Amino acid sequence: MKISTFKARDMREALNMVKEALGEDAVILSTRSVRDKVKGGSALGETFIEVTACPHSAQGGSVEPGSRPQNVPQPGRFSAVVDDQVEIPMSKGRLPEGYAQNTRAAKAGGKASVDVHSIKEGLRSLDRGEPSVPMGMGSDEVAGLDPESKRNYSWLLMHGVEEPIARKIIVSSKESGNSMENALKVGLQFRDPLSGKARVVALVGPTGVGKTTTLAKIAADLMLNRQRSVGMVTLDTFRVGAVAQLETYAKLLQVRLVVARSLSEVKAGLHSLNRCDFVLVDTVGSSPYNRRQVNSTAGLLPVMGDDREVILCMSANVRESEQHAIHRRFSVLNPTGLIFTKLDETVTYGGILNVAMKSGLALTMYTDGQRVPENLGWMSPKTLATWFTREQNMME
Ligand SMILES: Nc1nc2c(ncn2[C@@H]2O[C@H](COP(=O)(O)OP(=O)(O)O)[C@@H](O)[C@H]2O)c(=O)[nH]1
Ligand SMILES: [Mg+2]
Repeated sequence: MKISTFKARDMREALNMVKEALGEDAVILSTRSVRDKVKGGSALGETFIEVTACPHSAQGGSVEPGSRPQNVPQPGRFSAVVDDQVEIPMSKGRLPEGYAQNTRAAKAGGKASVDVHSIKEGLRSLDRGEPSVPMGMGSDEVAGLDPESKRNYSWLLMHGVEEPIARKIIVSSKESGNSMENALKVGLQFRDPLSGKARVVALVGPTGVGKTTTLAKIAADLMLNRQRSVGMVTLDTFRVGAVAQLETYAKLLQVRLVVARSLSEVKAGLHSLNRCDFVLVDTVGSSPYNRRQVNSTAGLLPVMGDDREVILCMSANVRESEQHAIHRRFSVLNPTGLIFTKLDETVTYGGILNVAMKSGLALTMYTDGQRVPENLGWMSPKTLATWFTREQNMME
């Protein structure tokens, strides 16, 4: 496949270059902002938009969630260019102004992969009457949708939901009504891990994502709102201060905390808490790129019983390629659900859907702040629909 990279001052200029070189039907594979280094020094110079594209004929059709198109570059292979994988046929549709520019957020520490400015622009174009038809609307499937579904599809794209996933969610919910809430209800799985069979709930995920804080919030919810007794086990004896942090919460909530360093200590700890309705397990945070760390946690989880819930915590504000790396690495722990943390630090929610659809995992809870126990909520189609269609947040 012939892949070309174009560098321009802004998105409009970049897209013109793509059209001129590869034709109207060209497919955008990724967009990102890059900053030139000032020659001879470390200072950063001007920011450019870098667009990677290929001719339409080279593109291999739609991608089912969970798979990757054979002939689309994989993250890493084109490390300099592939920031996220947005496939956007340029034909037949018009790009909402600024859509998918994916720039400033990346510049500000490489966090969310969609640019807030581009979303604002996209929203303004949505406001101008008929929902504008974003690139990607070329497919007959989407073109034949009612205006409400088209609008929902546009919202999803503007939040960075990958086009095949947005299409699947919207098209598969056609029969059951066209509200965003209905579409998400049909397309995704939602579950409350605290109302099933599981007694042991372990939180796993990268360092600093909010596992310990979230565990304390869950403990408080179980005790205060559901009148259940709780015990805690921490496997995180690795990080200095980690035990003390959980100890503080355990004291405040008046729950027993067991510190376990080995398999036998985990077994003994669970045994000593066997009268508790729930045992919440905090784990050591692992880098998604450190297989050994993740595997050491994997060795400790089986003693927690077959009915355990292992919830993978991910920060909603990390780059999407990172979110996928996190899911891949932590899949050895057989997670049973997802918690997205730090919702208060992002205004784009596409990554939540991308990860949920690709992993097939249920969405469970979210956190949107540091306050314990307040900043904990339950994922639901209604909540997500509100976020995806909330204009004021982005327009501020
Ligand atoms: N903004 C924000 N910060 C959070 C949230 N959850 C946790 N934090 C903060 O993230 C930092 C790391 O949290 P911690 O629970 O220690 O993460 P862990 O390493 O995964 O256990 C702490 O400063 C928390 O207060 C959240 O939802 N929003
Ligand atoms: Mg921790």
